[in-house]
This record gives sequence, C-alpha cells and structure tokens, in this order.
Amino acid sequence: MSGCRTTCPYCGVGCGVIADRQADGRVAITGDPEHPANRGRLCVKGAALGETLDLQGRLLWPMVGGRRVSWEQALDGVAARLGAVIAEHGPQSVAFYGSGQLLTEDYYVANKLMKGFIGSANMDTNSRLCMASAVVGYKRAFGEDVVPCSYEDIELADLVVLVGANAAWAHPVVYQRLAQAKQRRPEMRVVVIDPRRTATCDVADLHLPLRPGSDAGLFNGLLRYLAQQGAPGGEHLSGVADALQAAQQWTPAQVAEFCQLDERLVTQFFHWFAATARTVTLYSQGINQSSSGSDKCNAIINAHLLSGNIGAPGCGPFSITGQPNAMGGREVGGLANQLAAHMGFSPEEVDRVGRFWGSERVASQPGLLAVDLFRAVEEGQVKAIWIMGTNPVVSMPDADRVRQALRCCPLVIVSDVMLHTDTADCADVLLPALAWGEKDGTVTNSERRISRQRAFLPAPGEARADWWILSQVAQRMGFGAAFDYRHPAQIFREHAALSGFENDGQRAFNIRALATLSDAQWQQLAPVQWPVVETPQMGTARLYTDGRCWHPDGKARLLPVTPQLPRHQPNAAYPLVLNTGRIRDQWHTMTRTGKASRLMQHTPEPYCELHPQEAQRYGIQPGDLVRISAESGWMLVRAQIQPGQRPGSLFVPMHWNRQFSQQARADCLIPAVTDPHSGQPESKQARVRLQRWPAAWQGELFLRGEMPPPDSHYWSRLTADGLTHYVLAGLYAPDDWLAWLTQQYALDGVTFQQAQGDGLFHAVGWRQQQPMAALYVRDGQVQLDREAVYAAFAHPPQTAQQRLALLAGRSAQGVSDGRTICSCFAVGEQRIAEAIRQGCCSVAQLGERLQCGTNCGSCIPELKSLLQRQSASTAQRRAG
Ligand SMILES: Nc1nc2c(c(=O)[nH]1)N[C@H]1C(S)=C(S)[C@@H](COP(=O)(O)OP(=O)(O)OC[C@H]3O[C@@H](n4cnc5c(=O)[nH]c(N)nc54)[C@H](O)[C@@H]3O)O[C@H]1N2
Ligand SMILES: Nc1nc2c(c(=O)[nH]1)N[C@H]1C(S)=C(S)[C@@H](COP(=O)(O)OP(=O)(O)OC[C@H]3O[C@@H](n4cnc5c(=O)[nH]c(N)nc54)[C@H](O)[C@@H]3O)O[C@H]1N2
Ligand code: SF4
Ligand SMILES: [Mo]
Repeated sequence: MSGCRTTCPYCGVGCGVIADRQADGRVAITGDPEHPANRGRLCVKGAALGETLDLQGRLLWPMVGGRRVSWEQALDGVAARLGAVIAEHGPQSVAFYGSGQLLTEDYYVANKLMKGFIGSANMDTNSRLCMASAVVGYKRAFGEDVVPCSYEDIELADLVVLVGANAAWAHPVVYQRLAQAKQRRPEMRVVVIDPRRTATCDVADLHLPLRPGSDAGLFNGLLRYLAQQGAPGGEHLSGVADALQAAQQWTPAQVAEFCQLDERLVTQFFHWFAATARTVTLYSQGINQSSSGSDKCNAIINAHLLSGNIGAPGCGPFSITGQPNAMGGREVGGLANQLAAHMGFSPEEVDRVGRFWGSERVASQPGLLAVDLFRAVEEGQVKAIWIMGTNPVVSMPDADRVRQALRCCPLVIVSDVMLHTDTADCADVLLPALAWGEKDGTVTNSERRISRQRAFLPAPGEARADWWILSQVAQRMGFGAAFDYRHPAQIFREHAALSGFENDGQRAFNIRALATLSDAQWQQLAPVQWPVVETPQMGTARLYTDGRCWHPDGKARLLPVTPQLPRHQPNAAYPLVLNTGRIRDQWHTMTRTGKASRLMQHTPEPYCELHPQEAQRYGIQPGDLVRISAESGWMLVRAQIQPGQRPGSLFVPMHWNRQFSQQARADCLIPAVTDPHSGQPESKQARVRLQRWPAAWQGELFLRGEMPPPDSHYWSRLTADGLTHYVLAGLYAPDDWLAWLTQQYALDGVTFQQAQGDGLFHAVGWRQQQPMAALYVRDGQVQLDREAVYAAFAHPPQTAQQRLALLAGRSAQGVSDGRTICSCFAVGEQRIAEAIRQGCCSVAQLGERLQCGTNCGSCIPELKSLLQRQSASTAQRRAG
C-alpha cells in the first residue's frame, strides 16, 4: 500500500481512510479496506476530503487584536492575561470550551491544564450539545458511561430500531452496513422513529412519524408491553418495579394518543420488539437534544434491560456518537461535570487524579455547563474564555446572545484552523491550529474503537498542534514539569496510564495495556476497541456480557420515566415546531465541507422543509423565500415543500452561518432550554412562526475571485472554483442594475453585455474576452444552468453564440442537468429522469448507465425516490 492510513475527521463512524499525495500535489482519498469500521467504504464527505485541503481562508499565524504576532508574543500574552485574570478574580473566572473534534491528546492536555492546574472545572465542550444526555443515560443505567455495542451488532440484529437518527445522512457508512445486511437477510426488520420521513426511511419496514418530543411515551408503553409479555427481567437488575409503575398507564391507546400515532403502528412496533431477541436500538440527536433527553435515553435502555436484549451479539441500546472524537472527549473527562478518565468529583477520585498528576490544585467540584458557561460570560463572572475546535456563535442555542456575550468578554481566545468563522470574528486572540492531515493523534469512534489520525501534510504557515499550544501556555503559567510534552505519544501513554491507575475493574474505561507503547508502536497502532487491559491488540467488542455493572451493587438500573413534552409548546403567536438537523453533504458550520464545490451541489442554499398543508395555509410556492421567527431571532431561507414533513413542523439545517448566508443561523431561533440532568439544549423543538417573504426580485451573481456579498436583503454564498457565487433577493429592486453592481465592486475596464425583458435583467461583464461578472435578475426565482456559468468562467467562451448562451445563463448546447443528486459523479436530476424515461428501472441500472450511486451510495435513497416518483406518474398517466 502507498499512502497514509488515517481516520476520517467527520462523523463518529470513524472510517479508516488512505490518503495518497500525488505528484501534482493533490491528495487521493480512498477507504481503508482493513479498517473494521468501514472496510473500504466511504461516504461522499469522506470521499471529498481531498478537495478541502487547500489553504484558502486558513488561519496561518497567531493574531492579537486583528494583527499578526509571533508565537512568542501570542503565548506569553495568553499566559500573562490568563494569569492576571486568575490572580484578580480566581480560577472560576476563566473557562475552556472544547470540542469532540479535538484529538484525544489535545483534549487530555486542555482538561489537565484546566481541571488539574488552573483548578477550575470550567472546561466544557460542544459534546454538551450532542452526547451529554446519552452519557447521563448510560451512567444512570450502568454506573458508567459505556456504550455496550459494536457496529457488527447492527448487522447481526434481526430488528434495528433507529430513533431520532437520520443515519443515511449523518452516519452514512453505518447506514450502508445496515442496508447491505438487510439486503443479504431480507427478513431483518428496520423501524425508523422520526417525526419526519427521512432518507433513512428508505430501508424501513415501519416508520413511526411521532409527535415531536414524545418518544419517552412510546418507550414507556413498550416497557409495559414487554412486562405483559413476560419479559425476563432478572436478579441482575434493580429498579424494575418503579420503572414499571411509572409505565403502568402507558397502554397502546394512551401511547397512540400522546405520540399522535396510529395505534396499529404502535402495537406492530411493540410486537416486533418483544418477539425479537436480537434487537439494536440506535439513537441520536432526536433523543439527546431534548429538555428531557436523559430520561428518553433511559426509557430506551429500560426496554433493553427488561427484555434482556443486551450484552450479546446483535443487540443493545446503541447511542451513536456524532463527532469523530466525541467518545474520546468523554474518556479524557472533557465535560465540566467529569474529572478525567471516567472519574468524577468524589473526594477519593479528586485525590487519586491529584496524586497521578502531581497537583494539589485539582478542581473539587463540577464546573459550568455550556449554556450556563456562556451566561456566566454574559454576566461577567467568566472574564476569559478559550474556545478550541468549535463555533459556538453558530451552534449554541440562543446564538445571538452567545455572540453578544463574547463581544463583551474581556478576553476571548479562539484556536481554529480558519481565519474567519462567526466565533473567530469575536476573538481577541486567534491561535492557528493544525488541521486534519497535518496533525497526529488518536480518536475514538461510536463503538469505542481507538484509531490513529496521522499527518501526511506539512504544517502550513505557523500553524501548530493544539496540544503544543496548550502545553506552551501551561509552561508559561508556571506548570512546566507537568506539561513537558514533546510528542503526542507521550500524552497518550499518560492518558492510558491514568485510565489504569488504581483501577481493579471499578472503572470500565481502562486502556492500561496501551500505556507502554513505544513512540513507534503508537505510530503504528491498529484500531482497537476499549477496554484494552491485557495486550495492546486485545480490545473488547461488547460490554455488559456477564450482566455485571459498575454500580456499587453490580446491578443494572431501570429508571422510572415520566414523559415530558418539549418545554416550549407552540402557541398562538408561534404556532409551529422548528426541528433542526443535518444535511447529507455538509459538516456542521461548513468551515471544511463548505470549501468543496462538489459538496455544495446537493443542497446549495439554506432551506426550510414544510408540509404542503403549511404551504397552502401560508400561501407559499416552491422556491419562495420564507421568514421564520422565534422569540429570540429569525432566519430567511428557501421554502422546500415536502409531503414527508410532519404537518405543523418545519425542518431547517443547522449548518448555515454568516460566512455563507445573510440570516440563516438556525440557533438564533433555538431557546436555551436544557435537560436538568445533562444540561443538553432542546435543539430539535423550538416554537416559531412562518411567513412568506415578499421578494420583489431574485438574482444570482457570479464574480471572478473572492468577493464579499453585495448589499441585498438576502444573500447566500455557493462554493465554486475560482469565483464567488451568490444567490440574492431583495424587497425593492434598484432602478439601475448596472449602477447597483458597479457601485459595489471595482469592475474597472469591464464592459457589459446586457439583456432585458419582462421582469428580467441579465448582464455579463467582460474584460479581455474573460467574463468577470455575471448577474441574472428576475421577479421570481432565477432559473439558470449554474454549471454552464461556472464552465464559462473557467474556459472563456470563444464564439458569439457561446457568449450569448452565457448571457442567457445556459450552456451553448442548451441542456441543463438540474439539481445534483450524485455528488461523487456529478449526476443531476435531469439526466437521471431522462435515463428513467428511457427505461432504467432500478438503482443498479441507473448506476450502470450514469455511474450515480456506485461509489459512496449516499444518494441511493434519493435515486429510489426519483424512480418511485417517475413510476407513480407513469401509472397515473396510464390510469388517466
Ligand atoms: N452529513 C453530516 N453528518 C453528520 C454531521 C454533520 O454535520 N453532517 N454531524 C455529526 C454529529 S456531531 C452528530 S451529533 C450526528 C447527528 O446525527 P443525527 O442525530 O442522526 O442527525 P440530526 O439530523 O441532527 O437528527 C436526527 C433526526 O432527529 C429527528 N427528530 C427531531 N425531533 C425528534 C423527536 O422528537 N423524536 C425523534 N425520534 N426524532 C426527532 C430529526 O427529524 C432528524 O431526522 O451526525 C453526525 N454526522
Ligand atoms: N440547532 C441545532 N444546533 C446544534 C445541533 C443541532 O442539531 N441543531 N447540533 C449540535 C451538535 S450535535 C454539535 S456536535 C455541534 C457542532 O457545532 P460546532 O462544534 O460549533 O461546529 P463545527 O463546525 O464542527 O466547529 C468546529 C470548529 O473547529 C475548527 N477546527 C477544525 N479542525 C480543527 C482543529 O484541528 N483544531 C482546532 N482548534 N479547530 C479546528 C473548524 O474550523 C470549526 O470552526 O452543533 C450543535 N448545535
Ligand atoms: S461515514 Fe462518511 S463522514 Fe462518517 S467517518 Fe465515514 S467517511 Fe467520514
Ligand atoms: Mo454532535
């Protein structure tokens, strides 16, 4: 093999990747056939990694107050300013806010510095928005934060229940493994529990489109049903009677009413679950991101404990992690209510960690959880915050308030890889971190598998590893000996040793066998699942196989659950539920996936999915812009009418931010309502109102090079190579479009070709036969062939006919491919529709003809729905 074996930096599936630097400087990316998580598969985001490695927009040197400084100045300054704040206001006045995308080594050092040496536990992380409820659920049930399952269990199961998890888009390779297992064993059943019909429903035998936030009612009903069917229960469980008592009233009829489901669907699900020994329940943010998310996790675990579907191949409650190292963060103690290595703040644990670290200053109680942390910044109790590897101005609830808090904070330090993010734009100090491909360390995926991320690119500019930056600051704060790290392997060994320190099986997280790896062995470390206690090669596929838990009595606990609906229920002023989540081809706040033009094609603009019922009620046509408002903010996005959406609910992506759109940060609308046990925000159920936004004009603007957005009420940026592309709209049209354009951009020496018609204005600006700008305006949504315009910018038109085609916004051949469906091979909706018309009647045949769906498979659900739509319309035509 040539190339570097490493791990994908996106989702918690943790796929192995081989990165191969080519002679021309490009990096070819393929799936690692030997990595147990993916066995060579990749999704479209992983496959496009090579397109996100350029240095455009990167933060390449330290900056203070907007000016470049040397590392010496930056590190001395940070250490001195943090020291001064601590001296004056105490350790509780500083805070770290980290990320499940930091490597374990980075995370370990940040946690050690904050909790061990600064002596405050104000070290929280974006995992608070993501996995906090799942952690509470596992700890309450098992006495420790343990995910008992492996991916293999999903393939071995006879019933897979996906709850609040759109795996087809968010965990595509796990989804592919599921879909392929079901293809091999069609008797395997899949149930999807999600208020809306998602791409994941493509493999579902049963979809339960339940009322938002009502899952605990469903699982309480299941628990009652299981007890009635004589579920085994057992001696090794505690809390059974109380849990059953709490579930007693949850008859199928009661569940159907509470969850607004057809009772037959409810009993079908109960029956399947009760009748199937090998059942995996895979759950994610539809469960965790709730004001009662912890209880929902326990309601799911309760059902597995009572039925005995746990601790054996093919079964278990499987909380799938989002970020590449969400699990590693939990291991090092990255959350403010954990100390380190799965230890908390009991006096013995504080003492133990203190002895291990050689510090007498170890924090003795939990710190501020994310939402409270940013409140404390707002109120001035926290006077210095260091944000690493996360973008809270976009991802935290009540996001405008978070931005305001940072603007008022005396010291905001941001470690990032990009110069401009919505959060970096609020920083006093910017520290340039190494990005994926440049940094070295380990990550742990959803199935507890530790894998190496390896560097295969040189460090650009003056960027440095996060662990190095942290250690340098720690040394300058006077904690030198404890932070004398020279290599990430050294940090990893220390972390592994801490996990085994005074651990005779009381703590499940134990990787002591890895504490003696040499640098070279760490370099070569093969993926391994923790616990790793005997030898470095011997991992553990499943936990809880002997029915013993980590509670003092050794028993697993069922928890009595009282279902709660989302805290903010719709009312007269805000009658709709706002659901938020992920799209297939973007990663979070788009700082990396947003660089790849290929990943922009599938969903080029921020949007709102709504049911036809809402479209009719609010007078919204496909392609209209809509304004969604909540008490705390508003957003302006494109309407997408979807019969699979739940009536009364809207769905918006969580990704867009000020770097990509004027007003589309979903979290401005999310209230900072949290779960009382986990502190996790209710990011999936806000209440909002909807209005059609009366655009007087809409437009698309293409400009050669990097250009800022023009002055218009609505803009959204699309990524294209070598040019800037904006989709625009406004409430008032300027009198003179050319004047509007040339006032805003220095288009010296550019001559314009124009076309005007009924409610339409097109202009292309030329300089020396090269298109420099192209503007297309209409009184409705602009329809043009974007690919043709991109092509004309890349290869300037040679003939008058080609120039006229550009002015018309189409290719000289006049065919457009429509919306991209398959990003891997750039196959659009029109070509697929044409192939179907010509007789392709399966995904396989489409693949043979057009290649679509044959690489990562992410688009297969959509190919199927196009096939279905077309065959339905053919049938209709025949019937008509
Ligand atoms: N493409 C892509 N993949 C990603 C990410 C990304 O940014 N982009 N991010 C990664 C991260 S960090 C995470 S945490 C994961 C998240 O992975 P998922 O949790 O699967 O993704 P989401 O889209 O946030 O939400 C999942 C589903 O929850 C549903 N939902 C909303 N309310 C309810 C409810 O009340 N009950 C139920 N049962 N369902 C509900 C939504 O309709 C949505 O379809 O994805 C990871 N993978
Ligand atoms: N409404 C709503 N809000 C949500 C969610 C939702 O479903 N709905 N989901 C929540 C969830 S589950 C999550 S996980 C969060 C994610 O939200 P964030 O963590 O805020 O999003 P990212 O874009 O992943 O932010 C990572 C940042 O780190 C930078 N970065 C990348 N690599 C490195 C590195 O090696 N070192 C450093 N120092 N920086 C690096 C990136 O450029 C980027 O700015 O959003 C949460 N917010
Ligand atoms: S499923 Fe896709 S995003 Fe997730 S780790 Fe694998 S390749 Fe990366
Ligand atoms: Mo997440």
